[in-house]
Amino acid sequence: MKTFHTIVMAVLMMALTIAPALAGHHYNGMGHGCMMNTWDMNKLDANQDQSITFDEYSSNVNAKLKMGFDMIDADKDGVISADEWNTFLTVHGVQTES
Ligand SMILES: [Ca+2]
Ligand SMILES: [Ca+2]
Repeated sequence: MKTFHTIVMAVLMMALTIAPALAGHHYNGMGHGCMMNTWDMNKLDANQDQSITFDEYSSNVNAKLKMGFDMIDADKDGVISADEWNTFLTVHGVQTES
C-alpha cells in the first residue's frame, strides 16, 4: 500500500512540474490565469530570505509581461506599433469590436 502511495505522489509531482510548462505554450499563459514565470520559490525569492516580497513577486510577473511585450514588438524598438498590435491580434485570432 505504501508503494501505491509513493507512485501516486510521484505522478502528482510530475503533474505539478509539467502543468506550468504546458501553460507556457499558450502565449505565456496569458488568459489562463497564469502570469507567473516560475512557481519555484527559490527563483521567486531573489534575496533567498525564505519569503517572497511583493517586489519579488511582481518582478517575476513583470518578466513574464515583458516577454509577451517583446513577442508583440516585432522590430524590438520598445514600442508596439498599430501594425504590430494588429498582427498580434490576427495571429492569435482575437476579434475586436471595431
Ligand atoms: Ca525574499
Ligand atoms: Ca515595435
